[in-house]
Amino acid sequence: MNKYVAKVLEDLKSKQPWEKEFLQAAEEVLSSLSVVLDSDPIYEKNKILERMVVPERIIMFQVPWADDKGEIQVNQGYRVQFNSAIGPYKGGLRFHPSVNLGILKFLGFEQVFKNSLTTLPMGGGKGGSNFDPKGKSDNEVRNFCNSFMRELYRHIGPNTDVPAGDIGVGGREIGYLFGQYKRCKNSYDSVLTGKALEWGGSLIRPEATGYGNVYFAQEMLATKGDSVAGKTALVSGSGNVAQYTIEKLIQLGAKPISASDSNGSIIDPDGIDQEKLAFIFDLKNNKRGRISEYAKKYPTAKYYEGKRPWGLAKAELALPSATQNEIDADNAKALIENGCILVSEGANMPSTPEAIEVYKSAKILYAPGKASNAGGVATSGLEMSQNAIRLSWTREEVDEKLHNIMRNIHKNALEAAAEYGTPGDYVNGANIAGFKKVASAMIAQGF
Ligand code: NDP
Ligand code: 2IT
Repeated sequence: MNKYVAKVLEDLKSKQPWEKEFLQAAEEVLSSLSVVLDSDPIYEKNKILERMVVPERIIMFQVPWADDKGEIQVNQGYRVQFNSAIGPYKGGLRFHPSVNLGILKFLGFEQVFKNSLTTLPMGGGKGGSNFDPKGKSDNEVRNFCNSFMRELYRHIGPNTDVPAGDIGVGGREIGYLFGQYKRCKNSYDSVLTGKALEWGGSLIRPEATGYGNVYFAQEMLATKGDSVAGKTALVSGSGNVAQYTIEKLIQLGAKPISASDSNGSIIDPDGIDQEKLAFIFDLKNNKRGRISEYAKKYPTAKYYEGKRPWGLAKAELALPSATQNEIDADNAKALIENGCILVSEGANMPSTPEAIEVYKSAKILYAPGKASNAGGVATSGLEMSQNAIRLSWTREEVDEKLHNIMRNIHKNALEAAAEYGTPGDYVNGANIAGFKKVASAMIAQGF
């Protein structure tokens, strides 16, 4: 490894050894960059890596809110404004009990490179709270969102920072957050994406991450003269990303056979079709129920309590769409033993470094989330553009733009991988292509 890269990494590990997910993300990116740093001294001279691994700003705040019994609850709120070299900070908000600063730093760091890959002018950021929306009433979720935005509104804005959804933050939460922003600011700003259509949202934004991931998988398979049609696919999660991944797989003639949540997984050997998917949409988005209900409704399916879908059935494709580190080395081996030829990540960092090693030695197609799930934030960028010109594009127009963006990300990642001596390595390609644009903007803008 390049000496400068190794030193930055070592310093980082000694400073915040407890931020495991952030260190994992940083180690992966910096390892890819070693060869770029070898080839050009300009990055080291400008201390680009030291500046890239520290967020430009972190905002931490208390979020007090009243539950339905009138009792006061207090959560921790965060916004990590990581890098604004190529545009306003952009990235989602995650509401989940596991949220802490290290997790948001990992997500914000990944977002910097991902947003650069989209070809759109967006910096990187991430935020959220350890609030758990599960089991909360609408009233409680609204109280929480109001309190969260009561502080956050002063730190964001259409040219400063534009949050969106992530785990636990969907259309309902974006609505409450936007309403409170507007009340605080008295200004109808394009300050959140993932809004509903009637009040500034974009067609295809809900679908974008899942559709984009399947478009990316198609591009990877096309390099081998292959396609998703006729292939069996394992999908994890049953939220926004998983739902639209399953939908696009069905549309393109593949056979998705699984879904999961934090309690367990279902395998449906007959395949999840559009009617069964409609059941999942209603179960998860309206009833906020558990995926185990699927197996009660459709007896062809089997429910596996406490299990992830990997290796539970034979499948050529795997599209992890739940959360970080949901595929470990054993899961990866089980996938490959069951015929897997492609892993395309809908979630952020769902594969552990050991799992990635297994993919590499098996020489399967593997796309890291920062490339393959970038369609979500890219379409957020398209929502911002439509808001700025006060017009909205049709479904077909947005889908076509999304599709082109995914093709370009695929092409740029492959080209960068080949240029730096690792043809076909989407991890190196995505990290290098994402890095170079941000780094040259940082150098141009001085310090
Ligand atoms: P949702 O909240 O809509 O769905 C999350 C899904 O993952 C749920 O099925 C949830 O199960 C499951 N899940 C969450 N945490 C865990 C866990 N610790 N263990 C097992 N299962 C878990 O979120 P999204 O679909 O939006 O996000 C899914 C992934 O995609 C995340 O990694 C996110 O960062 C990433 N992503 C999202 C984008 C977007 O546009 N929404 C864009 C790019 C990436 P349960 O219901 O039991 O919690
Ligand atoms: O991880 C991600 O890219 C997202 N959660 C979407 C971010 C966004 O701003 O749309």
